[in-house]
Amino acid sequence: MEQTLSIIKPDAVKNGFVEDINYLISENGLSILKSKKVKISREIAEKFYSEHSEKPFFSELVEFMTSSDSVVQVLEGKNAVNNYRKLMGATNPNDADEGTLRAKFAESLSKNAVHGSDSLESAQREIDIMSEILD
Ligand code: FUP
Repeated sequence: MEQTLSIIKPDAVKNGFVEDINYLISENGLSILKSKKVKISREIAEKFYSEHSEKPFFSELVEFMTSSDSVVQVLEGKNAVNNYRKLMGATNPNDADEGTLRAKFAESLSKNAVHGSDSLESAQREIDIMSEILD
């Protein structure tokens, strides 16, 4: 069994998509081990996205992720990391396959509804960063 870190981002929470997203997560064979609705702090958002700190979109990304409530979750299942990345779809919703979470629920490239860890290593790092929120 693997674990992965999911964030239902502020756009999707505001638009009322949390239940729909969690239904599809469960349908896809992933169980929701932990779940917390929280406004992510700037400190955590900057640490979480530190790999992007030099990118031109970094400040917009941190502003958005701290703008209102998100739902931070630990998901568990067989191949959880890749399973959830597939369910999410491409980063840009315009490129996301039909039926994926980003195709269904994202507003734009920057307001793209969900986050999911991109490797087992990232999953462990991200679960650690979010542990103060989730525990
Ligand atoms: P992903 O792994 O699919 O979440 O995508 P990335 O790690 O590449 O990007 C993290 C987040 O930065 C994306 F979810 C949205 C935001 N982003 C932008 O706002 N503009 C970009 O050009 C690329 C990413």
